[in-house]
Amino acid sequence: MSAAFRSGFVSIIGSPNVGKSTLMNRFVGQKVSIVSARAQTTRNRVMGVLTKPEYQIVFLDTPGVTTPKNRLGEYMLKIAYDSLNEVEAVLFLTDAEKGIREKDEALLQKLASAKAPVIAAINKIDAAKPGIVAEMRKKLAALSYIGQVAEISAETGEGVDSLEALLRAHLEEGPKYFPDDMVTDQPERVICAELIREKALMLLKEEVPHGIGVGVDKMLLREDKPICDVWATIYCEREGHKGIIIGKGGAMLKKIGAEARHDMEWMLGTRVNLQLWVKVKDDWRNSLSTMRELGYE
Ligand SMILES: Nc1nc2c(ncn2[C@@H]2O[C@H](COP(=O)(O)OP(=O)(O)OP(=O)(O)O)[C@@H](O)[C@H]2O)c(=O)[nH]1
Ligand SMILES: [Mg+2]
Repeated sequence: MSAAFRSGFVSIIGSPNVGKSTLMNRFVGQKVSIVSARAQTTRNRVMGVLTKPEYQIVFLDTPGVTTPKNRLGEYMLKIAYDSLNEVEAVLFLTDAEKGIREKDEALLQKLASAKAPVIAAINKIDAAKPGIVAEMRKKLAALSYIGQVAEISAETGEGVDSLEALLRAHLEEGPKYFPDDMVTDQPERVICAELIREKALMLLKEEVPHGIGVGVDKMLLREDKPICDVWATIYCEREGHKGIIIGKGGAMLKKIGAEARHDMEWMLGTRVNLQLWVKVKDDWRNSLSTMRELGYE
């Protein structure tokens, strides 16, 4: 007789930019959560499902934990903390390029009272300065509520299999929550909007601060041709930002659109015709109605 199927939810939590989304994508073998070099890339809870013949791990990627500066930030913090409830394990991620900082320690304090077991992983060991990983491990291992400490590189994959084995030990006998071919719960239009935001974050670098939001207004597969038309809007907070996003002669917007379209075509398996607009919404990160429109509710 074969052993019973095991399953469980694992929340990935940590300070901004430590590599939570990169790690989840690595676990599920596909890009389901967007990644950028800038802090606060992830804004919602993003599910990534890893299914093996004997077990299923449902990962919850969460926004980086930091002090909120606006309503969107408050929403993001709530999403991150809410993920701690009703998971079989919590995976606390830190960044070996940065070491354990005050913000990491503040979050660790919060995790001390988590109901689920906490496993820590030191990420970016490929980019760590000598000695720092051992120092971080020592600090983390001294905390009574931390079960194990893993050393990984989400970028290269080093140590990720061993970490998966650690997490597996926390699964319980239970159902396959999601079918084999399901890797995320995000609808296609949400993924398309996220891909546009990822390209904007990547290409605009430091020029436009965090105040970008993207909404997909409409998605339609043509009846006569295998082409999907996508209409989307990039929201920003200032007129000056709008100019930067559009760029000289529309060059920047074109570039954002071309790169996003490339990823969308890969995901949807069809050609995509993308129409992108840019709109200014003053201080939208404090506007509950715009936040709701963009899926932050
Ligand atoms: N060198 C190195 N860089 C990494 C590794 N993992 C992630 N990164 C980089 O770190 C940056 C942040 O990665 P994300 O996965 O977006 O980080 P995050 O924790 O999800 O960030 P937020 O969503 O903003 O909280 C990106 O530039 C990644 O390419 C790693 O193992 N090694
Ligand atoms: Mg992220």
